[in-house]
Amino acid sequence: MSPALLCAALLLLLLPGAPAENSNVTPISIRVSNSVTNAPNKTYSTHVVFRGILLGGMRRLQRENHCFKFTYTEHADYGPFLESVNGLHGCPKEQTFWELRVMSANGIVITPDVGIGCYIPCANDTIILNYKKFVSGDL
Ligand code: B12
Ligand SMILES: *[C@@H]1O[C@H](CO)[C@@H](O)[C@H](O)[C@H]1NC(C)=O
Ligand SMILES: *[C@@H]1O[C@H](CO)[C@@H](O)[C@H](O)[C@H]1NC(C)=O
Repeated sequence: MSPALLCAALLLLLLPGAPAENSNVTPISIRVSNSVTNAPNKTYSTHVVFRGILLGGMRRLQRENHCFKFTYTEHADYGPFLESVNGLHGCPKEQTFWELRVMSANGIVITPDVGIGCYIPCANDTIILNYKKFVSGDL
């Protein structure tokens, strides 16, 4: 094959292989709320890649917006556990933790049954990171 033909063949191979979805980003917002102190909410915009996990979007936001920061610990079985947001740490002794909730574009709010490492946001999700008290037996 001539180099030109080879190039054309390569292009043909590559072009149909790039579905529109892959080049698209999935916009989300992240709202930080506090139901213990009722401190004012903060809302940030970021995105995940196509079918990317929430943790990826949180890392992107942290990289690009220095007002948002978070830390997590790694659980051997369940993966990343969100430990602190903007310097405020969940504290088992005080029975506080960062709850993960999601308001989808249609306004319905759910509490995902997975953490930040497993949740895959949908376009225009508002991810709610809510500092809250847990009551034992109330899970
Ligand atoms: C108690 C509990 C909690 C407590 C733990 C604090 C405490 N000191 O008690 C609190 C309220 C903090 C909690 C929070 C959440 N939890 Co929870 N929790 C449980 C529960 C009922 C028991 C865990 C336990 O005590 N095991 C016994 C001890 C000895 O084992 P352990 O490994 O040390 O337990 C630790 C881990 O389970 C860890 N943990 C608890 N929940 C979660 C969630 C994730 C994603 C991770 C990484 C770790 C983790 O905290 C425990 C104490 O340190 C389990 C269900 C079950 N029956 O196992 C769900 C469970 C583990 N939680 C779950 C979930 C989804 C969450 C949340 C993401 C809910 C939400 N939408 O906000 C959040 C975590 C958010 C975050 N910050 O990352 C899921 C995890 C499934 C998955 N594959 O991700 C489970 C399996 C319940 C379910 N819905 O199916 N949880
Ligand atoms: C802050 O966020 C919480 C959780 O999403 C919501 O219930 C509350 O109405 C918000 N408060 C304000 C003042 O917007
Ligand atoms: C998300 O919001 C954008 C901008 O408002 C809109 O164009 C798009 O249709 C929305 N997508 C979904 C799935 O809600």
